[in-house]
Amino acid sequence: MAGTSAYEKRGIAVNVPVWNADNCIQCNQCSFVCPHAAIRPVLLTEEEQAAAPEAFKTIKATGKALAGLTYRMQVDVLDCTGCGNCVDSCIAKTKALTLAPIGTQMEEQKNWDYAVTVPVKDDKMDKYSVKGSQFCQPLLEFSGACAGCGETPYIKTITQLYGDRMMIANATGCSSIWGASAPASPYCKNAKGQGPVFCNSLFEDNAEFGFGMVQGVKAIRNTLASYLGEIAAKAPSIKDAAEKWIASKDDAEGSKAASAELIEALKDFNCDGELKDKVKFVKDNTDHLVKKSVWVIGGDGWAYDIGYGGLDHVLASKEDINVFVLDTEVYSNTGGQASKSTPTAAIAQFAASGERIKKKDLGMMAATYGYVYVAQVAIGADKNQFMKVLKEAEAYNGPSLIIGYAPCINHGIKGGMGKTQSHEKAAVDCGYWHLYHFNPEAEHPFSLDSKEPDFSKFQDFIMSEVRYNSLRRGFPDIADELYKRTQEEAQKRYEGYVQRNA
Ligand SMILES: Cc1ncc(C[n+]2csc(CCOP(=O)(O)OP(=O)(O)O)c2C)c(N)n1
Repeated sequence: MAGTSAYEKRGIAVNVPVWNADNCIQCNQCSFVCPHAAIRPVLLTEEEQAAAPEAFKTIKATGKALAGLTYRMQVDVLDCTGCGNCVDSCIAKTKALTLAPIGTQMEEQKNWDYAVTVPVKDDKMDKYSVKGSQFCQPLLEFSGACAGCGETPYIKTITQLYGDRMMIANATGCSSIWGASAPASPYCKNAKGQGPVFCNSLFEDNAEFGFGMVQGVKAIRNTLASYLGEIAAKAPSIKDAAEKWIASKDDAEGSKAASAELIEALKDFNCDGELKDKVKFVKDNTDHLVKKSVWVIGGDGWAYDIGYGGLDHVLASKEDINVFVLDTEVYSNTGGQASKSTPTAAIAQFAASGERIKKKDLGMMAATYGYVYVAQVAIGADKNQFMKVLKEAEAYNGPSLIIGYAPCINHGIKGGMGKTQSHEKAAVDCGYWHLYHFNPEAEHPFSLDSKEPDFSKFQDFIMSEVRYNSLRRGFPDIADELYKRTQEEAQKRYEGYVQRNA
């Protein structure tokens, strides 16, 4: 059952954000980073505004594209987990969000209940922009992820752009647990009844599982094209619509329009004789007319270690498949075991005296194929870079691999889980994590997207996490050497990117 998490209304936050309309600059950053889709911008027409509850205060929506509409940032008090990343990410001169005890905000729920009845207006702005993406409905909401989870905002955004035609193959790990803790399913549907198809395979074969989805979809769609070609040749009433679909079937937006036209044309179309079964096949498979966006999702334990053989094989296949690795640098869901993504010096399970092996560069390994789109992202550091590479990766007619840095409760971040987004920024600023993309179709495929880091901040950054700073307490003899080594490895990695970028 899709979307059942919306019925939980757990009310677990101690403090929830309160929106101050006067300070808001309508950037939608707060909504973008929310791990639980519990704060969303709403656009209203005059009639919708008139029907709103009295307390539903709005402001004039800014920008030409939103002329005539009013705007409100709506908090969902009972589904919020109170992490505070929205407040931390607010870029208004004077913050437009503050935290207040949940008890003082219960009346807000009436406003939320109204907000979700207002039709989504996702066609006004470029949905691939940071602001515009947030006017699209998240089709991942109110999951059971930790407050401040670094993983969910990435996938939430992907559902906002592609959720209506998305298929997900999910490796076992946190994402399969927050993604499908029956009976509370956070993957939901839009007003047309479209939403992501989600299935969790094993920890060890998820890339192969997604590859099977791609093959299955391809077989059905190729059969549709072949049958429709035959039908079009003999049935003038659907010829145009069928040919149009065949011509645009591999173009996402084009296939949406052509599919709608074809479904309409097929409504009253029946025929006997040799084409009867083929027409039935087409009618039975209209849900495959729109081009699918297949996503293979999992953590670093899956991608770097246990599922790596399959992942490598699938990336090498040249098939049109998208992979998103939620990189928490440990096996998060089973309590934080070290993976080959864990950097030197970090304490993790099976690395109780600090990891001794340097972090594997999964992205660059994949880039050696030359035809795999690869990117490293961190939305806390650069949302625009994420939106750009997400659009390119999804549209790339071949394998894509996006690796997203995802701060996790296992890291023990100083400042807590309300700072996961600013922590991502700090990670990039000090050279702990780098942003880049490798686009096989570009003249210069590799592009280093993050600025030159300030490595003098590196040691302070790692000391702001318990997984690193506890090494000194437990193993004072070797701690400094390992801290030095992990920084050197990050620097070497960066130098390699600079060389490629030249
Ligand atoms: C073959 C196999 N080994 C171990 C497990 C237990 N297990 C489930 S999830 C998981 C950790 C997943 O870690 P990761 O891929 O990094 O994802 P995260 O939880 O960090 O998002 C493990 C070890 C399993 N399900 N199958």
